[in-house]
Amino acid sequence: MSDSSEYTPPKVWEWDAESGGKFASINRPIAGATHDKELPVGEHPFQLYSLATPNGVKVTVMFEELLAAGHKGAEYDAWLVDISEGDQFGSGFVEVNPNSKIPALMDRSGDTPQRVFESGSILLHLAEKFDDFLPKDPARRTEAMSWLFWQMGSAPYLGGGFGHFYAYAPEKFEYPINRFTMETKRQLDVMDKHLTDHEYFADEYSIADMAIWSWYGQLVLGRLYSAAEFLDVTSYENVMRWAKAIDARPAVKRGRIVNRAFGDDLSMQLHERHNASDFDTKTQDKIVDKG
Ligand SMILES: N[C@@H](CCC(=O)N[C@@H](CS)C(=O)NCC(=O)O)C(=O)O
Repeated sequence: MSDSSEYTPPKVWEWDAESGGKFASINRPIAGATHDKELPVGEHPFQLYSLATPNGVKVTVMFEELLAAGHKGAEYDAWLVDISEGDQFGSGFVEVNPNSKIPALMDRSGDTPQRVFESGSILLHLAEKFDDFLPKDPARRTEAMSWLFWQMGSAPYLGGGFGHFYAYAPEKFEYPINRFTMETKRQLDVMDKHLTDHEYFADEYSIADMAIWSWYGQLVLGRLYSAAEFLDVTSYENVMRWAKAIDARPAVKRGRIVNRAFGDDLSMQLHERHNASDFDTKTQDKIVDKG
């Protein structure tokens, strides 16, 4: 393989130009707020600031699962953060997540509001708070945690590596596509082998499945990077079985559309969620119909 242009890095890298490609305009090498903007606060104990990317979907699926399981205290307001417009660099958002990435949560259920950032940390926070979706058996619980952290460490190779170079980079380069395809397929095989004799990652459905499904489940269901055929996803039979089972859950169907502001199907977009009835009355197809 060969790339037509070879790059010689300078002694010290300088930020002088956009690198091109989708999302290039929001990339910057410095942290912190770029502008003053307060975050809205609704009436529920949990205030979620997010977007329906895989990292965002993990958390909205968890909230919908908690509510479906009868945890009334898990009511939440989900506010839309448009990362393509730089909302993640507003001062209010940065106070909740200094890393300027969705999802970010303010837990106002206690005496003192508590910020929670990083999707894995949010899932764990909610699982512990409601004592649900984490196995009670210590060995299974540890297994669930291992897979949860496996997802957090692995998905950047899928998203920032494979997805970036296969779908978003301004040009297709063989070297990074090969490298990250290799790793993505290795990860799918890790999952497939485990799921041969496990229905779910820690045997019972848990936050590990929610986290992994949002990335790898949606990938094999053909919803990420239009890469299902390229990755030959149907050859991972156990992953396909697991992904379809989770996809069929009503709470997952709801969680997927919260804070979704992209895609052609307007019935699959609920930009903000403040009430369970919003799923029936406030999806974009209904809002557009009303004019
Ligand atoms: N490790 C973080 C990753 C979050 C993340 O990468 N979020 C992306 C969307 S999926 C984002 O907000 N990007 C905005 C940006 O990079 O400026 C988590 O799991 O919460």
